[in-house]
Amino acid sequence: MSRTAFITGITGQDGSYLAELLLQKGYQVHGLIRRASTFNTSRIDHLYQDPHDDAARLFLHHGDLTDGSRLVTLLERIQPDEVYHLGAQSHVRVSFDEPEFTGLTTGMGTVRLLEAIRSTGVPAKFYQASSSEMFGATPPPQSESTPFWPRSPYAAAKVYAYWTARNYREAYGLYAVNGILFNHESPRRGETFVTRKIAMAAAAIAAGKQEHLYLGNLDAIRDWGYAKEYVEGMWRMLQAPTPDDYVLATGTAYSVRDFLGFCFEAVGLEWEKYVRFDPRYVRPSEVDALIGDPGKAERVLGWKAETLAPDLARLMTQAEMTAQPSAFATWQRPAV
Ligand code: NDP
Ligand code: GDR
Repeated sequence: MSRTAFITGITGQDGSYLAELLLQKGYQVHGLIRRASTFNTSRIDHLYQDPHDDAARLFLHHGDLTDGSRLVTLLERIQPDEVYHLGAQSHVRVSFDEPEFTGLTTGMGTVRLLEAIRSTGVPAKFYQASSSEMFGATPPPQSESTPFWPRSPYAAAKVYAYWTARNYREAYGLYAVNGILFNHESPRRGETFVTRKIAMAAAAIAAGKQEHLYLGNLDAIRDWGYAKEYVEGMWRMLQAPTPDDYVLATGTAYSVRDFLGFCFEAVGLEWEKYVRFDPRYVRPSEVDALIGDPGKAERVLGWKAETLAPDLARLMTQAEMTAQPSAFATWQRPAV
């Protein structure tokens, strides 16, 4: 019998790769999508199947993480075996502008979904998209036992969601896991996250369509991996015999400046000639260095990151060069 998965955040970067993976594995996949005045499904359009087709295995449902009763209705109807909770206001800089909304979605959204599972009694395994941002100011390397020190409303909301998932595991015996994922990127990354912003700009500048790239703190150090590999780790967490929490990371450290070098090198340019500083991209409190220790995931789940930042940057820049650069240059977009 094929298994059924429910994915919140299916229209996002990770949701699209996870949906692909689960469909390949024979799952029936249900995704939560927000109603918008324009279509927001571009990352999963290639997976779309006409629901009238008897062979269809991908189904999309309107709903929102702020609407708890809708989550209850959907869980009762879908009866998933596995719930992957990826939906969130996921932008750290934006969370300083919209702290309340970030709490309502990124934090409380998790509570609503867990309550929906508990109250309906649906025997679903639950994956919480926890984040390395929770470690914040605690120095690297960071592992499952590293104390949290959140540095943004986003990170604080993720810490709340992390402990809520653990509490539902301890209090109600729910199969709930926290995947503590370090930054993972791809050509499907949102355009205002720094890696995609850099890759897009490098391609647009090389094509003569953009003059400058405005950035904030170039010294930040991150552990960047490839999103396509990380969704496999999410799935493996829910296949383990007992629920637990795992870090997924590469264990390698690069700065934003390094990433700039890799992307501009891929188009044969020197980034120093094009990059300008704009203080609007500086955060009120920054996370200086995140470098994960993925040892537990490797030992227990047999998961290991393969693609490291230099190859990731090249892969992302090449994808931008083959795609039509956007009509609006990155630096003309909203200030995030
Ligand atoms: P994205 O920002 O690309 O996707 C977020 C998804 O959440 C989108 O599908 C979005 O829908 C949906 N969403 C946002 N608000 C709501 C809401 N109120 N109701 C329903 N859906 C909503 O994030 P990623 O794919 O990069 O990340 C997936 C998850 O993993 C997030 O929770 C993120 O915080 C977390 N994470 C990500 C890491 C990374 O490096 N990418 C690292 C660690 C954790 P829409 O398309 O309509 O906006
Ligand atoms: P992050 O990713 O905050 O780590 O959160 P982001 O790419 O936004 O920032 C990484 C680092 O780059 C610095 N930076 C800039 N960032 C952006 N977005 N735009 C800029 O112009 C810019 N200039 C410098 C930032 O200050 C920061 O230090 C991501 C999200 O996916 C979260 O949801 C996830 O939980 C974490 O990764 C792990």
